[in-house]
Amino acid sequence: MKIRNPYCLSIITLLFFVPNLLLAQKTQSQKIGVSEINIPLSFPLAEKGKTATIYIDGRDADVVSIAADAFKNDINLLTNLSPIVKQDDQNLSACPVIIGTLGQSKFIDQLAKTGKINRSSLQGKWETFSISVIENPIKGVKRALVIAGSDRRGTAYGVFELSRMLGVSPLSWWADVKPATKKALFVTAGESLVGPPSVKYRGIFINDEDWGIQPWATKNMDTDVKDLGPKTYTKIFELLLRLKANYIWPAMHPSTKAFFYYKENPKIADKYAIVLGGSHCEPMLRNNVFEWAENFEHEYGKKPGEWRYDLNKNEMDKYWTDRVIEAKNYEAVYTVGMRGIHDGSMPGPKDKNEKVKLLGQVITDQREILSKNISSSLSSIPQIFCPYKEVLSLYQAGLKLPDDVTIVWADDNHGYVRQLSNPEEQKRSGGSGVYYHISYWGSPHDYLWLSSISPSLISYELTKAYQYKADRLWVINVGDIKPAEMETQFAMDLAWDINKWKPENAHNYAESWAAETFGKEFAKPIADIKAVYYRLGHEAKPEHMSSVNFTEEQANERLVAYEKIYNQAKNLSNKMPERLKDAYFELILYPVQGAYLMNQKILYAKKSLALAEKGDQTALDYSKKSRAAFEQIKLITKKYNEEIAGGKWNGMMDYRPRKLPVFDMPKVADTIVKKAIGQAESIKKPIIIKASNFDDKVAQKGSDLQNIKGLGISDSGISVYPFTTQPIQENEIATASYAVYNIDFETEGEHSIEVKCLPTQGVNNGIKVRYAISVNGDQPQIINVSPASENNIWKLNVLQGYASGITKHQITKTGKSVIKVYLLDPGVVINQLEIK
Ligand code: REL
Repeated sequence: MKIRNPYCLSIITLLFFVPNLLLAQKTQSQKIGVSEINIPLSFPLAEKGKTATIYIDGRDADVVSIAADAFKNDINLLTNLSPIVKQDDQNLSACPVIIGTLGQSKFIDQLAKTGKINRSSLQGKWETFSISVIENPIKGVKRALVIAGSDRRGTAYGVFELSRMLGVSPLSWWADVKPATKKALFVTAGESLVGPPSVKYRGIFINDEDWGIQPWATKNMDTDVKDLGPKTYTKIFELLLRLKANYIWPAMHPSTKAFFYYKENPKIADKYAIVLGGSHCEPMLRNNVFEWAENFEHEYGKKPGEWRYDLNKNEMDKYWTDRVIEAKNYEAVYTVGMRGIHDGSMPGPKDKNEKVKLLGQVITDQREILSKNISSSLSSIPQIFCPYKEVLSLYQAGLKLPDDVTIVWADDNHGYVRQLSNPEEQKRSGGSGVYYHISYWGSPHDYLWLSSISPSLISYELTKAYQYKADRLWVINVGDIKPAEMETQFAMDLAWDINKWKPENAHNYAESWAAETFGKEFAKPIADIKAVYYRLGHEAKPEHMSSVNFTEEQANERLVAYEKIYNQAKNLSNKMPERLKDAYFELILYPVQGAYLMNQKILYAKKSLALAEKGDQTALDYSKKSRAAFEQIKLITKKYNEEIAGGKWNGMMDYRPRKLPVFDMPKVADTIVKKAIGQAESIKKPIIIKASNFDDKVAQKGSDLQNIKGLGISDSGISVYPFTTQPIQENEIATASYAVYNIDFETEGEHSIEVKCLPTQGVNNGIKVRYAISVNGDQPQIINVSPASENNIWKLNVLQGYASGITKHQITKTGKSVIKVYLLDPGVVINQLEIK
């Protein structure tokens, strides 16, 4: 092998044989890689106790020096060595790391001018970056590692992407994922060009912070102000950059003061290049529960008038104007429209049409405020309108929304998007986006403790949204961030590259994430644990255990499955290297054990009562087991708060957010009611068929009937792709895609078939979620499984994780029958058939 330019290389000590890397030769298309051994033409980042020096330009954005410093710390984490970061130093070393933004950094501009980096692949692009190893880039420099961004965030993402490749997890600080130390670090020859992202604005909403991140921040981070304040936001913003995210809806509950109350907050956001936003009920970057209801007098020297735009327009306009003036130099996405002071309907006219008119007026006036106070053209000021909860019905009732405002469609708070843009709406210049929950306070029941919405469901819903052009902005309600770290990372990875984790391969994310976080050897076992954890969580989230009824058989199955994954998780914990034990507890063991104990507590309590009714003495054993599980939840939560990572997370984990009854000790049998044990009721069991186990499928032209693992009950489902497939009319059922199931009936007569589906919502207003079913060629029966959000069937569906329809069929002969299930609407997912 011919080694050119050996000047940066030390003696090549090949500790391991890495065939593909050994053959590395720089070609135009070759991507960079990382290695612990020195491969010809690699860039030596750290070796023999020395590290390369990092150069940045002082004129570049603040976030570039923030990223460079973070990179320095990451190299230190990896090697115990500490590189020097030099600002504005022209005397580059022989092998420098150059970090900068095109148009902002003289180094990068010079490299672009001499053709050493490709200007056209960066110029004018949104959040794009290249990482390259370049030979003789500048006179006197022999080889450089160059991270160049198309804009300030692009540069920072490039730096953090390289950190991630080197082995520093984006969760390194937030979940104590400590990387293994390495003797040397090299970046192999090549060039990687990354970006632009699939979704333009991507971020998180810190919400319902009262039982986690707020008390924790008060105790451990912003101890001076005793709140969730600037020090915590600094860490949150760094996390966002590491996740290649760019947008925040800050915490907004009454327990937290408004984001803008701490003058440093928006300044830090700007330094970290994070785009400011406000939730669906906080128009114009104002936080009303604090700024209107509590602090108004302090700010304006008088009490506020009513929160009624029809009665108090001038005062409200001023309140919004002042914020726009304060924020006009920050990168921000303005939420327009209006709801109640907090999470309620806009007060004002009772008549719906009047309300719609008033809301339209609010938006018009808010835009005028933006236009008057911000120098850019109105259409270039990013604005969103989020038709959340009752606001969707106002939008549907005819609200006139300006064309350049982005519609941020919301889910039903339980992971199912309520509506997406129809073909007309897709033409709007403002485009659309999604507000999606992986944590929630509200009806029919909160889920604020653990995080159990699977990557498969997130991918299914958000990929569908993307196909309906919701690519402008995604915001994920992540609660307290912990313990939703993995799911948050997944959503941001998906927002960055929509093709990476399609619904049909999203079940593989856990393995890839676990390899990145804990190492390859633990990846498969962790993924196996997570798959069962998500499946059980889909059938009833731990927080929903007292709201979903299981048969005795189902309850036993759950407990056996949980016991198995808990044992696997515990065994794996013993094998984890010391450096990863805290991370493992936070990310895997606590959620799995917590969910298991919650199931034990509830299901054993129910069992004790049922047995006591029958006069069975073992009832008392189950009471004991239930109590033990309850006590154990308290103990592991105490451990999370007080012992893990030396008590770093004290206050973060509350096993009973909002003190809801489900978190208490349930009623158990204390005495046995002496009663004759009756005959056990015989139940005539259904035949259960996983929808994905079809005998045949027929996909109509231009569409595909896709099998999706990890989605919904029974851990798989079938759905029609693409999501934009047209709904099938009632008289055209023969043109629908369908799955075929051959079933042996042992008896003739009437049989019922329950088809269990993912409880999705119609893709557009007026579109349903229908399937049709026919047995032995009888007339297909059409079922719509999508009730309006908030009604009682919807409530049941989201708690139990499925919506279903039951049809009756006459079987005229025993033996083989042919069942056909037709998928009539985009977004219908069939999970399971139950035949009685
Ligand atoms: O999830 C949501 O978006 C809403 O429920 C929140 O805005 C609200 O703060 C809720 O947490 C209750 O107060």
